[in-house]
Amino acid sequence: MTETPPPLVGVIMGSKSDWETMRYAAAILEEFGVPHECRVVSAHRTPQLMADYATAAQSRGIRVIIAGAGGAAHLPGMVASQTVLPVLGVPVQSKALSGLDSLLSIVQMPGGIPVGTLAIGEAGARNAGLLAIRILATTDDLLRAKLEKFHTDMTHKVLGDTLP
Ligand code: RP5
Repeated sequence: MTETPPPLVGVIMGSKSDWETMRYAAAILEEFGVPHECRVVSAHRTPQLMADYATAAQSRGIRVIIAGAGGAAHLPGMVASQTVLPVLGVPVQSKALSGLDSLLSIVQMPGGIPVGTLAIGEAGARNAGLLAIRILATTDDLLRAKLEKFHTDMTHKVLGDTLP
């Protein structure tokens, strides 16, 4: 029986409704074979769970946290305030304000508590996954080689694109 390796990346989100966006972060981690976990952890609805998750993450072996939230998107910043792990924030596209509210909530952190803020929506989630992989690849040669191949393949694909 093969054991599941412990997660290196924690993908958390404020609501189940964020999964439609955050699944793109999980998908790229899956593609690169990076052990990860995905959980709903809400800054507002489950504040104690958020504090417990953030404070225990490092000792559980997590190396990077990706946090997605929409609207009053406090999750990434509040998590970053309770751990020294790198936290990547993904602004989820909100219904009322198209995600500009999420973006500003996540990006405007006070000096001292950094959150690496990505783009709104799917591209941000995908790039958060890739940025987590880049962070892990600084100490993992195999992962770095996979990233280099990913880039070469992408370049070749674009060079081979033809217009209708
Ligand atoms: C935030 O509120 C979540 O991150 C989500 O983007 C937003 C709306 O949540 P639901 O009302 O869909 O659960 O906390």
